[in-house]
Amino acid sequence: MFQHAIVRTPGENFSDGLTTSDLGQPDSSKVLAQHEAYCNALEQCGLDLVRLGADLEHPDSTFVEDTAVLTAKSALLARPGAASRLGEVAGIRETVERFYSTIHEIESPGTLDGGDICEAGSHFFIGISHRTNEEGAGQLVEFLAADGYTSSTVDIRNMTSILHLKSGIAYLDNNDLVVMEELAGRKEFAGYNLVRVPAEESYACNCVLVNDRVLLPSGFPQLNAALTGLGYKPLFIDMSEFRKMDGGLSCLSLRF
Ligand code: CIR
Repeated sequence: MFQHAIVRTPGENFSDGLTTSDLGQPDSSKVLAQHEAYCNALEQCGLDLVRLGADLEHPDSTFVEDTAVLTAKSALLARPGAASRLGEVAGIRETVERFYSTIHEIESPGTLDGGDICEAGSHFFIGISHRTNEEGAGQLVEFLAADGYTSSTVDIRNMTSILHLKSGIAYLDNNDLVVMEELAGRKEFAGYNLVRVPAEESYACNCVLVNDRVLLPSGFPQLNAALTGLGYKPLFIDMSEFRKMDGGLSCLSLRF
């Protein structure tokens, strides 16, 4: 069970962040309203929120998940692979230190974005992407092993459809792994109960189990039906404005 989540209010310059999408400019009042609805959903799942103020130096900083990896045993401060996001880590450190006594850090030349790290029970999938490099992944593997976790890497560098590994997979419970069609054949995922998501609903792969609910982007009926059929209880979030900046649902919070 998660008890806490860290979130950060989007700044008024949110639309100056990085993006590859052609969905248009985010509408700033909708950004704030959707973020508030997201926070309310986390609270509805029973979480206590640490709400950090907007960081105008870093327009992408509302995507807090990329700055850290928080497990039941220890915390890791990430080292984002995009130069414009490196400074976001300093802004999360103090908050993480309030909750964790053991804090690891990714060191140069390693880079790692939290969005590439998928916890699946006692195993972690680590995406090697254009943000997370092999050095960063290797450092995380060692930290995880010291805590008794296993891990494996998934190379997504040749994919243009996703930014981070968790843009294309999500682990829920009971061995259920939500996975986009393009990744479903990877040998790394053999042995899981794959919930295959058709290409037109790929964006919704980035969903999150938070205690007794699955936070799911609204507007994806096939995945909703599949999850409901498996006994999950989806809670819908409108993600339209965050999607315009390549943001997925998980990256708006750090849950622990
Ligand atoms: C970026 O390109 O870094 C941000 N605009 C979006 C980050 C989204 N993070 C995530 O999916 N974990």
